[in-house]
Amino acid sequence: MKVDRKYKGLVTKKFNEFYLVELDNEDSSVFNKKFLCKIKKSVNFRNQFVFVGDKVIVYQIDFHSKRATIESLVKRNNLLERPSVANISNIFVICSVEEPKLNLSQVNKFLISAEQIGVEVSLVLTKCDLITEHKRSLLIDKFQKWGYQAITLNFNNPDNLKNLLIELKKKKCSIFVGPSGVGKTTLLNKIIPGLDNATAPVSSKIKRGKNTTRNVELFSLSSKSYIVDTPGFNMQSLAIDIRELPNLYPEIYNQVNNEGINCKFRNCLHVNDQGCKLNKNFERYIFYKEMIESSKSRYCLIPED
Ligand SMILES: Nc1nc2c(ncn2[C@@H]2O[C@H](COP(=O)(O)OP(=O)(O)OP(=O)(O)O)[C@@H](O)[C@H]2O)c(=O)[nH]1
Ligand SMILES: [Mg+2]
Ligand SMILES: [Zn+2]
Repeated sequence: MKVDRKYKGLVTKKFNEFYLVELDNEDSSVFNKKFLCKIKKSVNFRNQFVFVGDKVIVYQIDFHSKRATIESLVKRNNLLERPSVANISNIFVICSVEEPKLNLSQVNKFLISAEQIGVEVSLVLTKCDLITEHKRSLLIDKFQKWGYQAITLNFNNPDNLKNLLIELKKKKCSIFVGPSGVGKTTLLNKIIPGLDNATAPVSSKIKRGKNTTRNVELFSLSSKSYIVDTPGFNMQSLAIDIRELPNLYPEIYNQVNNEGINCKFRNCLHVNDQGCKLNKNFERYIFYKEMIESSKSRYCLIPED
């Protein structure tokens, strides 16, 4: 049975040339039905690809075989490039404190890459049952100084999980990103009733994750709230416009925007710049400097008026 109507839908999964699209719930008869779709052959999305999180218009809907065709792409708000996910409202950078061990340079890269999107970024530390309470509070203090109120999770104490769930239900589309084996899927399984996605212990020898999750996939928490699980990976170097970098570190942009420090040059990079007023006494300054120095961009200073 094919229907002539067009519907708006949300791409929840992508594999090869197929897309799983969940139709909008305005019409209760099609609510929560996922359709396997291909993109209309003649269509040219001006070289834009379709990603998980994209809103699309579908037609040629066959309710029997649960198939449909994607006719067009609705304008997206944002796009995270690695992993590719569209229309995110919140990014949760997830790292474990042990197994795999916390790697501060990795945490920094994940946070910086997330800050680029311009949405709210949160930090979650899993496996706190593997460290002492003292160590946990030192980590909370450390990340507070980085500009983040870390959410800490503990297998044996589900209190923080309940608070996180309350937060996630208020967000439109949250994404979990972080290295392999930190517990992204474990967390999702605990949050979404009935979900039992594959998870795996970290390798006992090298204490690293086994890349258990293979696809980016979006799951609904309610009709208004979604979470995207992603395959874990380690961040290598980041390609970021050097001028953007000061805006990606809360320790820097808070000084500039809230404390009103006035460097001599408006586009001061806060490294060896003449007349720089930035207080550089913060832990991540070393990462910041490395990122600036590794950038090959040429740069020209504009005097402050
Ligand atoms: N001790 C402890 N183990 C945890 C915790 N959270 C997850 N784990 C374990 O960590 C292992 C890896 O969890 P996964 O959920 O598969 O990790 P992932 O981040 O989804 O990994 P990829 O899919 O490979 O990216 C599993 O054996 C979990 O049981 C935690 O809070 N404490
Ligand atoms: Mg996983
Ligand atoms: Zn400066």
